[in-house]
Amino acid sequence: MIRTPYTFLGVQGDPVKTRLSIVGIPFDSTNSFRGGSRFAPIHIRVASQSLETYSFRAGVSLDMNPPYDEGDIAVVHGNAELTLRNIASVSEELFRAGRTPLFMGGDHTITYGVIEGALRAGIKPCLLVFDAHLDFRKEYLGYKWSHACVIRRVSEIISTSDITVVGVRAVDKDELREAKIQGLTYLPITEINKTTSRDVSSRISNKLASCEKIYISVDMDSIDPSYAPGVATPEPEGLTPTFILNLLHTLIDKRIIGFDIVEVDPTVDPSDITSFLAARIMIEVAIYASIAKKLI
Ligand SMILES: [Mn+2]
Repeated sequence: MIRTPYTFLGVQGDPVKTRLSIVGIPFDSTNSFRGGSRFAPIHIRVASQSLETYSFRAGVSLDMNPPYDEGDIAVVHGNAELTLRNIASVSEELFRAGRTPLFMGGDHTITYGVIEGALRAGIKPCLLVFDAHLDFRKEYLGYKWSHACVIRRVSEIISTSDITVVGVRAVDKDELREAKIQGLTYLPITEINKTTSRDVSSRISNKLASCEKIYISVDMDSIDPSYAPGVATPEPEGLTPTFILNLLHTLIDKRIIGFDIVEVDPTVDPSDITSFLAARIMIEVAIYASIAKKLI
């Protein structure tokens, strides 16, 4: 782990009092379009320092028991395999210690390392993903660790039927066919737009009903580029921040083992707008998870 000059919210939580850990993973080597998400953890931390810690949805504040910022995982730029090894061992250690880690990527490939760490710690979670993309390619330009393949890689270590992807609107036709054959659950934006957020929420809840543990991954490109332009691969016609926050508020319960937010790219993010939104989502998730774990 590498200590960083900034902490999430600008304070350091008491690791004994809280079980929530903030972890940065500044790795962006597998991006297929534009890189720069290695700078996301530091930008999200700085943005978080100016945001309030009270959640109107939850009716409580995080300031009595803020998360403990563990710093950043040491990454090996240009080498996904070595980086994933580090992510898996840090994650395993955190899960074994009974902590609930909230990760800031980095590109989406980091999620694989976290899930691997959870499995090694004896936790087999269901995976709920918010993403414009399916990331279900077998490989991308011959590279199996590309961020465009992460859900496929995860499906090889937990079962495909335990994965749900929400907000999909950008796929390759072969990837989509394969996802259907393998029984991946995905909610395209076209379907979401035909119904209410309450219906979407109950459909996801039903799907998660049989899960003992849940891990949530938010790819910021699931959100519309007008709200989140600073991402590695923007895709028009996305979710609104309100929609996604309402869903997270409804869906996060005591089964949550961890969370990540990925693909923020501060190098193409005017006014840090995407980092601010990512920081807001992190704060809300930290609050919902704290309530679920009876920490606040
Ligand atoms: Mn994506």
